[in-house]
Amino acid sequence: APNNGWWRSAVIYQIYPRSYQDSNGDGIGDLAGITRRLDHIARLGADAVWLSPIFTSPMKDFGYDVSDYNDIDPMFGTLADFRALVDRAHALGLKVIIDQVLSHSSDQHPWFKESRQSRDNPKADWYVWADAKDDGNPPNNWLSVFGGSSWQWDTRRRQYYLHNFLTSQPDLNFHNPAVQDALLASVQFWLDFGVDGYRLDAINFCFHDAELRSNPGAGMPDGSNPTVAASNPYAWQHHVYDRSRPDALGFLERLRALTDQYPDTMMVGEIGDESGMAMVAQYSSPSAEGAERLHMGYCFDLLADRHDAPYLHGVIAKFERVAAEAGGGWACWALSNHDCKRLATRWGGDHPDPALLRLAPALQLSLRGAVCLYQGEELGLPEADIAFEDLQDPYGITMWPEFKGRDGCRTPFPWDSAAPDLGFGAPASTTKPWLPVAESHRALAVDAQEADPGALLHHYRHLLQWRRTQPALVDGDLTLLPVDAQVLAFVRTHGDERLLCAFNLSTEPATLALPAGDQVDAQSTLSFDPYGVRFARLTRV
Ligand code: TEU
Ligand code: CA
Repeated sequence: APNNGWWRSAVIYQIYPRSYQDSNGDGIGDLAGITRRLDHIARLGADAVWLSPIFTSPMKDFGYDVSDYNDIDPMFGTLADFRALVDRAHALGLKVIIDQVLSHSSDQHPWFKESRQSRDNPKADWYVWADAKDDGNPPNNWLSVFGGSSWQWDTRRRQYYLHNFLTSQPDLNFHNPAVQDALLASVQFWLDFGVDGYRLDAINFCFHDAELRSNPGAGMPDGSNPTVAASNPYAWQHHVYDRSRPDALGFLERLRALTDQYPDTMMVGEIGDESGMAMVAQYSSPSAEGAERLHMGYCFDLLADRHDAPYLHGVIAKFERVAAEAGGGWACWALSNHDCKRLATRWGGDHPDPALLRLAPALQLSLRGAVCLYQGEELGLPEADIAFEDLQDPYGITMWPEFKGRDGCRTPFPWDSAAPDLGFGAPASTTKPWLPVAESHRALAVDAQEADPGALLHHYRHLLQWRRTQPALVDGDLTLLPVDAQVLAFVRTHGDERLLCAFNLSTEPATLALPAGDQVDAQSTLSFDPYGVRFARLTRV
């Protein structure tokens, strides 16, 4: 089936469904609420929405623990509600991307309930089971991303099962072809339903080493590598055997072959690996035999705290290099998501400079690749402060107070600065929202920014609209200028057009020397205010 490549320069707006808009006053966002608010996203100028998981789930990890892959959780609505959402999105010209959590299921999924019954039932091998070692310990040293061993003892089977995340998220055994078939069937269910693609959650976690070899230590606790933070035991080992196994590529090829039967669909994989972008490039490049895999990989590198010019230069340079080496990788760039501290706070601290908040999307939207915006980025929302009593994220509850978890970026979306609940439960709900609304978001609510032509929301709208008119940004090659302590600069080239994109990431004025033989408005240098941005056509001297 044809694919027009819409995704290559797409702006994908990520919605965290629990927190966007509650339509029935139960304190939890839902599909009908999202449908009502799609106009906001269309007006922003996005190409697609990505919905974090909406499937049946006990919500131990808020939907990233699926107990029925082919149905909508009643908390969010029904299949009919989702139909209405997809139809409304399509009418507005928005694609709909769902979140497929294939690597693991919920422990309440019927497959796992059956699997744990005995060692010889039909689904006995659908999850990753292993005997204890002679001393009763787990079979190897693998660690869960959310803390502790990634093996959980099951008293009925008297065996351990693997979980890369929560104990309630058992890892599906992708070495079993029947498991792959069952997951592909559910992917097909949604393609038939009419979604335009999907984000693949933690897709590099789907395979594990079948021999269950222990990971080599990276440092702590044997003291050999003091650069490894003692507070992050997950970093005590190199995750070579518990994830990112080469077998994943074959599954991605199967997935792509299925997806390609549906016109203009797209899959973007979340790949959290120590090797970072090299894996992103590999997963989104064809095999030596020409078999396609993902359309693009989701890059973690702009989710870091660092945002100085040399760091960003290094990220872009590395992606261009690894993609060239892999022969075709494609990136999706995000500055925040539902797992990480909100952009305004991460880059800007407690009092973000408004110029920096304008620079961030300008930079992101001029990169080569697709872009994900997380709900609230367009408003410049700061991270919310959550008291321990209000925490919902199990990861935050376990790690408190060293790491406060992911609730601070998941609070209800601020629509209405005058409403007590910021319009989240409109018409005003009597139920407390599942996470408290952030008072620091009140003055930044959508209605307040709509009324202020100088507000960040208008800057985002303008940028998204302007980018569509710039073939160099949509389609051009990218060439970096040399590393500079203050200014990140690159040239996007399309035909004869060369568009310079330059960003002063420092708090001081800066000057940029243009490449020899190039000029902008008869000048060979450009001056920048702190956090200044310049887009300019280069001409030959
Ligand atoms: O996240 C995967 C995840 O946790 C990675 O960011 C991980 O921290 C990294 O690969 C470690 O190097 C996804 C979802 O986005 C998250 O919300 C879920 O909790 C998680 O999967 C489990 O489904
Ligand atoms: Ca609701």
